[in-house]
Amino acid sequence: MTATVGQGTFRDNRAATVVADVMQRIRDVILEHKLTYEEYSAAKQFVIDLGVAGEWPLFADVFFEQTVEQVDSESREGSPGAIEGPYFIEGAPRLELPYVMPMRDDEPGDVLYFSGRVTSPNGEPIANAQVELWHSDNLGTYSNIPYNDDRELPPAFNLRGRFSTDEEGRYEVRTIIPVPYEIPTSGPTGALLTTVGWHAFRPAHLHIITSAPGHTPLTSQLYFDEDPYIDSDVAGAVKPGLILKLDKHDSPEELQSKNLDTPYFTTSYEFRLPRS
Ligand code: MBD
Ligand code: FE
Repeated sequence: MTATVGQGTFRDNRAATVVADVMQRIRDVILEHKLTYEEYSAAKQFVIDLGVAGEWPLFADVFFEQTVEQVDSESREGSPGAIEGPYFIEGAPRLELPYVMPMRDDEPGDVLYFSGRVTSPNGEPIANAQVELWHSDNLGTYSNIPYNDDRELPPAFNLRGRFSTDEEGRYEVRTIIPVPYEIPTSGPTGALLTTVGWHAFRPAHLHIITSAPGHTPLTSQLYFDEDPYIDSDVAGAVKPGLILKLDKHDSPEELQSKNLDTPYFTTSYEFRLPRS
């Protein structure tokens, strides 16, 4: 029986209901698979290791955030969202026109001009909307993230930036195309994947949070067609509406117009923000 005497009571009851359900489902797994003491100890050690390695955010977002996002998106208008993942950090630099993501002089990777519009759900352009973009580099490393291996870390805020749409709701930013992202195999999350025989890759992706007054911020990700992991994201977060097609530009005129000596790529996407 539930007495509804205000939100506080409702929250307590919901927490109790959900927690009891989680506990019972874990017990069911133990019973169904007749887990041994040895297996119980290994599982216990695994969650201890996750904490020691600081991988709880990674583990949770890889295995569970997509399902939360799925529930959330059922009641949301606008373009599709996607999980935020464990690697967003506050305080990325505000870029100045023409927008170029913070990167090293010799940043590896193909040049990408990513452009598009930000609109209301009905397609009306939003001037001065904020677009926040972050992604890994061409070696699959995010800046500002402590990794448990001996890789070389990019400079602070590498490939993280914030910029705004113009009067017509348009944006364009220059960056590089990331590569498929491999979850570090040196830590407990990677070890778990190895144990069960699943690969540790996410398809290459851009993370974006788009926001504007009068609208609910939209957290999304964009992927690239022809990515080898587009159908087997370890985090299960790819949706059909989030896959970009890349156009390659390599004519002498085009290269000259961008002052480049290697081919570059363009792609575009329209973010439709839910009204708040
Ligand atoms: C990532 O880069 C990511 O986006 C998610 C969801 C999980 C692990 C690494
Ligand atoms: Fe990511």
